[in-house]
Amino acid sequence: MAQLTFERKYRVRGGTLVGGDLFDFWVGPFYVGFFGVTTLFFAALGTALIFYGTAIQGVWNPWLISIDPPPLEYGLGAAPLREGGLWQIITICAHGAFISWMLREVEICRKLGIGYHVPFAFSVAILAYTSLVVIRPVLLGAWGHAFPYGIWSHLDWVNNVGYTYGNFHYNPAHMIAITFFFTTTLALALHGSLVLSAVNPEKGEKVKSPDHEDTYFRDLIGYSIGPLGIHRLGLFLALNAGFWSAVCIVISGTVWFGVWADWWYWYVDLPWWVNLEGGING
Ligand code: UQ2
Repeated sequence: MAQLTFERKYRVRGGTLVGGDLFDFWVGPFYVGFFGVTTLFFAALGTALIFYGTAIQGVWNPWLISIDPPPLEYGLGAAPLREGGLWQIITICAHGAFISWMLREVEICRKLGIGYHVPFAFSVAILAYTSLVVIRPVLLGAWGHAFPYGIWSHLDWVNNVGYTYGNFHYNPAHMIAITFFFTTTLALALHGSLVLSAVNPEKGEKVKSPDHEDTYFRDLIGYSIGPLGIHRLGLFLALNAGFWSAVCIVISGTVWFGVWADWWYWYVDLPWWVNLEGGING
């Protein structure tokens, strides 16, 4: 079906989560909806507050702009605007915008009668952000444990928090997250290149079918995961990358306090060799 015909058929009212017909319309190509309005509201307010904080500090170099969370002394309380209060309101705005965007995705899914896979995937990205700026700071007892909103300053934060636990690359959940990130790029490179090889033929040649794609990998490695399976695998890999990223930072300072390299002593301390004569433990 041509896109224009399709849009006329499916751009109909209904499927909203709240408010009935309120804001149930399109502006140009964009669906608005109640959550489109709330997304715009939170995004605009949050951005304005970042500019307000920047104006107060007077540092306009984009690389150096930074809205910092409150000092640790404020614990989990509300801080004055200039001492982390702005960061707190901006964090609320960010959650308001992200969650609104996800719910707008849900409404579009409902209108189309498709699954909720996209908003579910986005919820995992939101979770990764929330674990950094809410879950872990709350578990540690201070908003000051969250990261600052700045290009350079958030890199400093990652650096400092990383070294707080020795070398963060020894964090097992960090290892799993990195493995998922890398495998995601492998899968997308395989998938993107395979699809292009089949559907972007030389001039005069015919577009090839999914059977060609299956056969390619069967010839190459004796196995094809299939045109649907590769997307299930891709979603699985990408969501796990975000999920284990959240896990690796939330367990740092909450269930593991020392350097991450020491975590691996569980292996050295396994009962069947922990007391071996001349072993690493003497
Ligand atoms: C595939 C398939 C696709 C694909 C790809 C494969 C026809 C268009 C890329 C091959 C993928 C395999 C064998 C899984 C690789 C496993 C990991 C963990 C990267 O079979 O079906 O559809 O795009």
